[in-house]
Amino acid sequence: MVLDKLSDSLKETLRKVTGATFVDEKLINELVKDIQRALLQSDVNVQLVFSVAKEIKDRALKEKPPKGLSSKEHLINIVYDELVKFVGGGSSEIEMKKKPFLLMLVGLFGAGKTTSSSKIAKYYAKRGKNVLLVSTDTWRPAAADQLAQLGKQIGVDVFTDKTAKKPTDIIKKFEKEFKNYDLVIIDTAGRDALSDELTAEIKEINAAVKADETLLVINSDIGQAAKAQAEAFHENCNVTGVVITKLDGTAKGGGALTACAVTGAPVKFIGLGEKVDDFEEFKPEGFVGRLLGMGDLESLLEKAKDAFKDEDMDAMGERVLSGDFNLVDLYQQMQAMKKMGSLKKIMSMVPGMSQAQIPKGALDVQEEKLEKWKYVMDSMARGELEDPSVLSPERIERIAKGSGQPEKEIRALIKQHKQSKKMVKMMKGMDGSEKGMQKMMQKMQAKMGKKMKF
Ligand SMILES: Nc1nc2c(ncn2[C@@H]2O[C@H](COP(=O)(O)OP(=O)(O)OP(=O)(O)O)[C@@H](O)[C@H]2O)c(=O)[nH]1
Ligand SMILES: [Mg+2]
Repeated sequence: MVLDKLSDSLKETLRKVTGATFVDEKLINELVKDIQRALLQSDVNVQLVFSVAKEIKDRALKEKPPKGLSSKEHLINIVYDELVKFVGGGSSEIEMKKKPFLLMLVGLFGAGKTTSSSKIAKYYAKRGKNVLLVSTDTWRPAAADQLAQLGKQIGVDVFTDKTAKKPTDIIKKFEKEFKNYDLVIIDTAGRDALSDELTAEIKEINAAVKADETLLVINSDIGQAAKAQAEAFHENCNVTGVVITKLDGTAKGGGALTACAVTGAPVKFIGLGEKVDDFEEFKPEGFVGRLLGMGDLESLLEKAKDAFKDEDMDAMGERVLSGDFNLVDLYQQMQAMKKMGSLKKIMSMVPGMSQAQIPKGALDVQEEKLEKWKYVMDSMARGELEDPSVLSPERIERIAKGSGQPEKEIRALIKQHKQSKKMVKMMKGMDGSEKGMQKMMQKMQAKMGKKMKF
């Protein structure tokens, strides 16, 4: 995983908390010192380290644990909460509200712009978007070939013109065709530094394309210097977000990540290797959860309680109990699961079900399915979601086209809904309280245990 060293020391620190007899000022001081040390080793800015440490300490000394949480669990939750805030807070997912959505990547030489362009293209193509890549690098002759080759590898169209003198000539030549795509990703040329020349070029391209989102690509090996770079690009080039690359190859990633989180341009994606799949959307909660190796059932329950607090969920609860469980409910249930964090994280919170015991890849498949079904449901009409029995073969074909998913995926979703409905009936007797939830988890654990032969 990314930032292995930081993750190891933070986990070790939390183990000390779980192993302690009780929480007192001495333990809190020790914990805060350990966290400071771990963050500093990962090149996080000293001032930032002190401010997060102070926040954790103040809250730990002042706040009383809420009902149902022990003081140790409460302390761990504070650390989790504050670190999530530290790397940017809630999700800053890109919302593609218009078609075509224009996304431009800018940055210095070799930062990983071209590689990231193709990674982002694959990420969204996989989610049913029709993606186009455009190379506007008139600076380095091989750049166009590089992008063309990457596009071929991932099955995404690439437009470029090696004879063009200026990036805007390339834009003008192809812009009529942009409307045929959901997402147009524009790769630009780099320079040694954010020179006036680069600023002018980015501004000129931006004036021509009017990008909906401009992402700055930063190589994480510059550590906390990422802040100055992100700020300069943010001020001069309308940068709206950051892609941090090469997190696989440096111990300084923590510095780059936290430095950008405090600028007006939050981290949107992270690059974890040279291959096109070594890439993920950056989600602070999931990221910190993995960093800390959240390993206890209580924190799962805590998150679960939050996730199920939504009014929608209450309404769903009522409908479920009345036996009327439709696809809208399944959708909301899936959303709530997403709020709780990844399946992997949820599993790692259940005692005795650490990731090591689960066959490799098994959970990835599940998560991918959830993502796919979300796209399927996005392409369904309200009436279909409310009453899936109306889904005729013709409708399934239409939804398949709309969502970019094979028909078998839609049939699998319908089957899942039927099964969930059955399960809901089975659970009907449960009271939905923490105890009920615990019972359910125990049952789940016993069931999975059998299947997976621990
Ligand atoms: N290990 C690792 N290598 C990466 C990552 N992203 C990009 N690279 C490598 O970094 C090098 C430069 O990447 P490019 O995508 O060509 O960078 P660029 O910003 O387009 O470069 P210019 O167009 O020359 O300015 C390539 O060798 C990539 O394979 C990453 O996340 N991890
Ligand atoms: Mg390039």
